[in-house]
Parts: sequence; C-alpha cells; structure tokens
Amino acid sequence: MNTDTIEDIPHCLEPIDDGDGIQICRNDSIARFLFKSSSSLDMSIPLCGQHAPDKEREDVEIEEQYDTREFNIGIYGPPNSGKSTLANQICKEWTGEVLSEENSVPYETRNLKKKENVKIENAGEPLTLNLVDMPGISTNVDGSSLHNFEIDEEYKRERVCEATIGISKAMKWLQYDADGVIYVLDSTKEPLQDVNVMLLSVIQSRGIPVILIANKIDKEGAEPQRISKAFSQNTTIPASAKERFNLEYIYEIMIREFGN
Ligand SMILES: Nc1nc2c(ncn2[C@@H]2O[C@H](COP(=O)(O)OP(=O)(O)O)[C@@H](O)[C@H]2O)c(=O)[nH]1
Ligand SMILES: [Mg+2]
Repeated sequence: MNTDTIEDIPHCLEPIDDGDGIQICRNDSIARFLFKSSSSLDMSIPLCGQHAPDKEREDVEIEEQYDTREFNIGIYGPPNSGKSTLANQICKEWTGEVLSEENSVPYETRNLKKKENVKIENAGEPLTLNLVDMPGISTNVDGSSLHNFEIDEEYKRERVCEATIGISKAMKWLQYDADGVIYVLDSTKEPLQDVNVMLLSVIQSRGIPVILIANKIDKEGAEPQRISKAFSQNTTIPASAKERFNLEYIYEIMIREFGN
C-alpha cells in the first residue's frame, strides 16, 4: 500500500497533528486494526510532507489508549421495566450519585442519560464503564399507555414525541457506540414481545455481549424463569432493582461478560 500522500489514507482515519508535528490517528478501533495488520501495512510513512511518526512511540500510545479504554454499557428494555432504577442503584453504589428519574408513568426517560467513569468491582476485579440509561424501547409509542395517568393532553403529546426521538437515538447508539448491553425485563410480564425479540436479535447479530435482568422478582406473579426460557442463549439474572436483590451477582456477571 502506498501511503505517501494524504489521499491514500482512508478518510475515517482523521490524522491530527499532536503539537510535535507528529500525525496521530484518533480513530482507536481502526488504528488497532491497522496495527494488528502492520505486517502488511507500513504506518510510518510521512503524511502531508511532515516527518515520519516514531513507530515505537505510536505503538505505545495506541496500547495505552487500549488499556485505559472505558466500556460503553447501555441499559435497554421496554418502558417501565426498571432500567432507570437499576442504573441509579449501580451509580449510587459506585459514584454516590443518581443518574435518572424513576417513574411509573411511561416515557419518563426520553433521552440518553450517561454517567462516565463508573468504576465497579467484584472480588477484587475492577471494571470501568460509561453507563447509559436508555429510553424504553417500544414499537407503538402512541400515548395509549398514558391513558391511565392524569396528564395534560399537550404534555402527553410532547412526552410521546420526545420518547420517539429518544428511541431513535438509542438505536443509533446501539449501532455505533455500545460495547455491552444490560437488557432489563419486568418478570411479571410476558417476555416474548416483538420488541424484545427484535432488539435482542439485533444485539446478538452485532456480537455485543448482553446480560438479561429478570427484574421485579419481589412482585407477586413474577416469573423470571419465563425470561430465561424464552431467551435461553443469554445469561439471565433474576433481580429486584428496587430492593437491591442480586446486585452483587449482577456486578460479578458484568465483569465476566464485559471485562477484557
Ligand atoms: N416492585 C418493584 N418495582 C420496581 C423495580 N424496579 C423498578 N420498579 C418500579 O417500576 C417503575 C418504573 O421504574 P423505572 O426505573 O422508571 O423504569 P424504566 O422506564 O425502565 O426506566 C417505578 O415505579 C419503579 O419504582 C423492582 O425491582 N421491583
Ligand atoms: Mg427510565
């Protein structure tokens, strides 16, 4: 491959001058791919007429970025399954702060809520992650689920509209940013809904590790085994985010599934 000129570099590599006149590449994943393939690619040829980057130094930089990289974990699931409650429990325990509003009125979380640099630990094993609480994913965001709540019609329309935009952002995040997914379901509800089957298939087809949480097992009528049976290819953890039941086990599995 001839890399004498800037035109020969794939446009997605975005070479940036680091101040020393050395061109570095800010796109980690592509850089990692290129370094892994460096036996056939020469990355040290000058760009834009500047002097060649020091290959050894660049290797160290990329390696450091890789080692300290945080994992983007999205909390997905249908509305009201307890995503925000779980996100808040995790954040409260490890950062001392909450992340989202919890509410029995659907579509309370209508935008992505992100907490960066959450350091969790289990049995001496640490994991640093960016935790993102997602809006509830639903195929029919039409306000019908808000009928039983006393909400002003105008605000209802606004809430539904914002929820729809939030869902499209959450789907985009899944496509481009997610390194792992915590999928929260309400154990008192039938898990084999179109939206769950579709989303879990999408997640699986992208090779994103996923943990299923069979939430609300403190409630009468909870049947967490329905969830593990319906999605038997995934790890399912029965839990109660509200009562903090099984959180330690959730941390253990997060480190196992998302670590390294
Ligand atoms: N009984 C019970 N209620 C829960 C549990 N987790 C969440 N909830 C309640 O379910 C409602 C929706 O929770 P929220 O976290 O806002 O759901 P989200 O829409 O998925 O983010 C709230 O009233 C929560 O208090 C749980 O484990 N057990
Ligand atoms: Mg929420």
